[in-house]
Amino acid sequence: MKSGNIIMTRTLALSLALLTTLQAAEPITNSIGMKLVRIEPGSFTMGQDGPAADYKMTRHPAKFDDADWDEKPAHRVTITQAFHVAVTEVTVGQYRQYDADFRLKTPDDEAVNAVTWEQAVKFCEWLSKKEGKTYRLPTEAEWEYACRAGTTTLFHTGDALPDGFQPWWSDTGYAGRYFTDAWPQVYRKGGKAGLRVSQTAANAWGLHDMHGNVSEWCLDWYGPYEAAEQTDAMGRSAGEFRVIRGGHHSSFARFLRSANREAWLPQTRSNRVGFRVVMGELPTGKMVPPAAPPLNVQNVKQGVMKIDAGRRMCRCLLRRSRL
Ligand SMILES: [Ca+2]
Repeated sequence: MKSGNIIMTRTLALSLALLTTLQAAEPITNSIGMKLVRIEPGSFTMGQDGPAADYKMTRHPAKFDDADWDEKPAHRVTITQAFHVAVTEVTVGQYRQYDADFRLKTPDDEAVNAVTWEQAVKFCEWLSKKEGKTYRLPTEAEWEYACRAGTTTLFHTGDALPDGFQPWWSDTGYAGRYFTDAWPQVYRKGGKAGLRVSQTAANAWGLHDMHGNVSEWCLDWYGPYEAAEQTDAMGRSAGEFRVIRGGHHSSFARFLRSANREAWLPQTRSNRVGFRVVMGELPTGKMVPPAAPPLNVQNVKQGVMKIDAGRRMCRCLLRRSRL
């Protein structure tokens, strides 16, 4: 083959590879009617370095988009194996094929919620056995990679969410404490509660609700990030909390940012947390040992403290720093 042809062939191959990372793959549909798209391997910057968040939000609402401490340091992560991810959160209709009595009055197309991390894992195990394939929760790194879909902005929609993107129907009065004058346009105030999937546009890779609707359980134990570049990051090897990602309805838009992290006890049930599944073998990366606990939870023991006021005794945690 002439050198010109080789260059053209390579250019074509490169263009096709680039195209697959910029455009959504055609979804496949599995045995329970769940659509999944293939996510190609690649590298991305995980996390967000700054600026620091100011939690006096009543006085600084413009700072809602700032980074949290646990999103730092932003670090390079490479995903080496392709995987399929569901285009929506697991729906009630899909979950009912596993648990026939689950929420019989809830519409099929609402996102499953108020299931524990263990229940989400059990669903994946059931689906794996049913199809003879590996279904599981996404790693936190896979989740953020898929959410960003090649973007480096605060959201996959840019540095802001479109107007009316975020419904706020729960605890509306709570938000009123912060938005005393006018609600920012990103919110849809009040309205009918509902968790129908795909009410907002998909990201560039065809995934809906990566920002909002329900937060999504990830595979990882929660822990601080490491600064070094990582391959197939798997999070910490132990912990108390499991990562949830993407933020949920009825909360500030800053918690929906691509980099934002939350973590709850795995036994938690909340209408704010659901999950989406990945089809593909577990990544081969190594988990990182748990980080040393922060000072405020070191050397903690339980005891009884006498409170003089009213001569009441109360049980509480006595915290004693090593320093
Ligand atoms: Ca979501």
